[in-house]
Amino acid sequence: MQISKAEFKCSSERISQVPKDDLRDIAFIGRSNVGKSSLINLLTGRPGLAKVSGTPGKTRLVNHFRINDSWYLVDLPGYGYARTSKIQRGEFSKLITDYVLRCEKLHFLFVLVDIRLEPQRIDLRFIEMLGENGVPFAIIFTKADKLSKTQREKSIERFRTTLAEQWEELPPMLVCSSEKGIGREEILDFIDSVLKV
Ligand SMILES: Nc1nc2c(ncn2[C@@H]2O[C@H](COP(=O)(O)OP(=O)(O)OP(=O)(O)O)[C@@H](O)[C@H]2O)c(=O)[nH]1
Ligand SMILES: [Mg+2]
Repeated sequence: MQISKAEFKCSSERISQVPKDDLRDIAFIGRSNVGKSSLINLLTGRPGLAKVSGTPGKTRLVNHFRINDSWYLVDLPGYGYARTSKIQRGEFSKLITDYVLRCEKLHFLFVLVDIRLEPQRIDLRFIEMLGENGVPFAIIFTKADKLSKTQREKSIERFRTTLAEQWEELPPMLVCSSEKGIGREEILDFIDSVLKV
């Protein structure tokens, strides 16, 4: 898949505000700072399109980017950011659960996981919620540039083993580095295939 056109469409603070057209959403979620916005910039080839920051909690709204006038890439706020609010700490905000569980535009979700970390409870809880609700998703391991090839494989295997304790069927797993441009084609091809469904 080639991305020939990528443009910011809108930011929504409630799912009632998402675009009313019938283009489908391919969305990106994961812990704050995992690299969601960076990956969207890598995929679109537009470095400044989604706002990136070293400070977690940068993306607060649901951001729609219209791709090739035919589908949306969606940048979601991160979860697990301790300073968001006391009540929401460790849980998922209403905006995230409303979007992921109730927004009809959502066609496929990528859950981003930092490849350096051992499986985090909050990611496992999020994945559990997706599984229980039948949301179609795949996992993308981010920041692959931070590990050697052997360390990457070990880390992915550890995640796979953890998921296999609970699930019979494992989601597809991809790897990326927005820093080094790793994984771009593979992820775009994957998106191409899910849009054909
Ligand atoms: N080394 C490395 N750093 C990365 C990579 N992707 C993102 N980063 C860095 O990680 C930090 C967070 O990146 P963002 O893309 O803003 O992360 P996010 O998941 O959108 O964060 P929130 O919007 O706060 O939830 C930034 O400092 C990025 O430069 C990567 O592939 N490799
Ligand atoms: Mg972001």
